[in-house]
Amino acid sequence: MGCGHNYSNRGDKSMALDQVRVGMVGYKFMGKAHSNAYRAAPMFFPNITRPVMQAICGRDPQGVEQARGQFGWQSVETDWRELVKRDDIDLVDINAPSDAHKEIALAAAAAGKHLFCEKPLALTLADSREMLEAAEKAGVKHMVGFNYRFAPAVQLAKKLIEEGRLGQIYHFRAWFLQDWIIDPSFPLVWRLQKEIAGSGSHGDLGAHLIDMARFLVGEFSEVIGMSETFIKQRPMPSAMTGLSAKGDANAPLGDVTVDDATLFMTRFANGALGSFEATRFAAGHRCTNSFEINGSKGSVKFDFERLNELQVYFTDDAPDVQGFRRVLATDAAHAYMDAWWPAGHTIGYEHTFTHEVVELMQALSEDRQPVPNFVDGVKCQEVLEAVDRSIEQRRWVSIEEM
Ligand code: SOE
Repeated sequence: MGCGHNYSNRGDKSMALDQVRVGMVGYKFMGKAHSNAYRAAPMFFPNITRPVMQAICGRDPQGVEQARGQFGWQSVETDWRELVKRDDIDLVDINAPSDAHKEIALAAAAAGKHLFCEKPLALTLADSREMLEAAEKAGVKHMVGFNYRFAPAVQLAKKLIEEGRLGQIYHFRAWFLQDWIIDPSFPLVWRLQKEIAGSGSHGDLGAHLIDMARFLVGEFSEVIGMSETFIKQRPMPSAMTGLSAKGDANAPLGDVTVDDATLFMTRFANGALGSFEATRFAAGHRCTNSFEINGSKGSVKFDFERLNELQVYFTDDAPDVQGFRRVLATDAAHAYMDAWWPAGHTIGYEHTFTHEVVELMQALSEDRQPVPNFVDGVKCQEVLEAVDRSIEQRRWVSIEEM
């Protein structure tokens, strides 16, 4: 496969990997989150295979050099084509804007590198399938960045469902609400341009909800949706800016080509019903990523803004104490928590990425596919596009059609 894993005995896959040399493309928001995870993972999980922060890549030489120093990478590349060729890189981490994912992933897979790609996997379902095929053909490992799965409270919800403690699942309802573009003078950043981002709230926020639903409830069977672009034109940005960009009211206007909000309903293959809402126009909601699940024996509620907690209700609690109880998922009994702080000491957003990197390193050292991987990325994309089709054609769309 041509990558330089440091097996103590190169021929023996059962020997543990002692390091994975990472080359990362992108150094903005997600680049910072991933860098922090590579640093924290071996410190708090000392038994995992160690990620080595070998090279960081970005087009702007000054910007990427600044990020190298700040985040602690060993070297810099300004062209990802050079990065993927390097024989001192085992894993290529892709967190550049979505339109770059496919080309980088295909080249990296062809060079025998393992892949770690931010969500949504690609601009289209066809592209995501091509990425999966390329990874499978090259025989490399692949992971997609659905980080919210890795909150211990979400892992607890999964455990309760798997152990049957919520009974048969009837409802999954989820909403991801933000408000960072509610001001009409907010500029036309790349996330509002279809050719770069693929879609708007749907692919950016809805993708997380879809993955969460698949993780917790199961596969989707059919969907019907609606969406809206409330502000159809915005000032052109002066640079490649992100979520905290400032608008210039005098700049020329350009067309917004993505959705501002997308809502949809689903029927899951196991008979449960789901509802989903993703919007960037929910005033006051900075990053409300929530779900509620109702089963025959109980319910759970999760809200990312209180990510250490899971609200839990069991129908067989004694009648005089029935009600939702708040479980603080910080004890050593909860996933990943024995590596962090004493019980009751909370964790945050960045820890979800650290846990994601722990899973990635663990999978690589066990010579298995990490989860979630490109198969999950493709399945998410199937649902995203089924919803798009349903909106265009104003009808229910079965996932099998996709
Ligand atoms: C911006 O909408 C954003 O940062 C997304 O791109 C992330 O995937 C989500 O986790 C939080 O919001």
